[in-house]
Amino acid sequence: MYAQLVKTAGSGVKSREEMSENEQDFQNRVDADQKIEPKDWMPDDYRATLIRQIGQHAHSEIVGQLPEGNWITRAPTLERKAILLAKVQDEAGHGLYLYCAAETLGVTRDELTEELLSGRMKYSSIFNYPTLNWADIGAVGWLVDGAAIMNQVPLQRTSYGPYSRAMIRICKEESFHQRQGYDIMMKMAQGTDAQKKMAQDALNRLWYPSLMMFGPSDKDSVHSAQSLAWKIKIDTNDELRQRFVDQTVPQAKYLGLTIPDENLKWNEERGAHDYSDPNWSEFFDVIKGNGPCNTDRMNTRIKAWEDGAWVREGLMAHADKKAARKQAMTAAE
Ligand code: BYC
Repeated sequence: MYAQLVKTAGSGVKSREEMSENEQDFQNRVDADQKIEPKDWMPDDYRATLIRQIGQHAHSEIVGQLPEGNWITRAPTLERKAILLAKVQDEAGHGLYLYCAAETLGVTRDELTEELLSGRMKYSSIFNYPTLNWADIGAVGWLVDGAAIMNQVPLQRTSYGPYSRAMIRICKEESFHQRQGYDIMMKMAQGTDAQKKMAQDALNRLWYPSLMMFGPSDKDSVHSAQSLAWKIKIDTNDELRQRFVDQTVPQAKYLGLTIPDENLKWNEERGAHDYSDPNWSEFFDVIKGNGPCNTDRMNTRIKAWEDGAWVREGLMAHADKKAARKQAMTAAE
């Protein structure tokens, strides 16, 4: 179902005159900031774009547990371990709210999982980079969750009700995630020379992959125009990336760390920082499946899905038995 829907997504934005009556009514509702709910009429492409975006977002939360989960057993203190454990569990919860939001559009969680595991559906490029040392866990919280919040706060106002409501809940938790990451960075940056070096090294490696999280530059973004018109997206990729850079520069300065970009400077005229783009050919290569950890991440998810088959079968058998018993009782009444 997903593959069929996606074929039509990404087409040009229709003018008012090109829209059917239903489409015009729908656009009027979106323009008036009314939420679209699951049983409301919606264009097929709107549904398809949401399934793609919410599905990919859900997969990102689930795959996103792996780079951090990698460090739970090696967290430096019991307190750090407990915090990281809670954060990683939160990410699983975010994935579940988002799969539920996607299900309201007529796709099942199993279908979405199959799309992910077969490589037909994406997840965020950032999770294809490794977490090599403890400072990376700080940098992930600071930069990756920081980028996620920048993207997700506006999505609380997205036009699709269930997605918007999931975002409100997720954003509350993301703020705690970002702060725990910044707290780790602070400890490392104020620590020994070796710890400070680790913090700088983590920033050096994760800076550009974090900028990539916002998607390709606006000129190469295939979906933005239509998604903005439908308020599935509220800001463009470049607008959010700029906001993230402007927010992060003073935070890095406070830590005494250097953002690895020689072109980074305040532009008085624009009232924003000039900065270097990430390497876009690396980005497209990573989303094609050729990043440093793509194979590893997918193999881990495939194994988890296969290992969990007996639980799913058991739950289904239990649900069938319960339904049969209820039916028999109703028939006997
Ligand atoms: N990675 O037309 P565009 C988290 C794809 S989870 C991979 O601009 P769109 C966290 C894009 O899908 C954070 N692929 O697309 C979790 C499209 O390909 P398809 C996840 C990317 O959708 C655990 C093509 O490139 N957040 O924070 O308008 C621990 C063209 O792009 C990426 C969300 O998912 C990428 N970075 O805009 C810690 C937020 N960027 O689908 C943290 C919701 C682009 O045609 N999603 N592509 O094959 C969005 O806001 C939008 O989907 C994006 C992309 C801004 C990401």
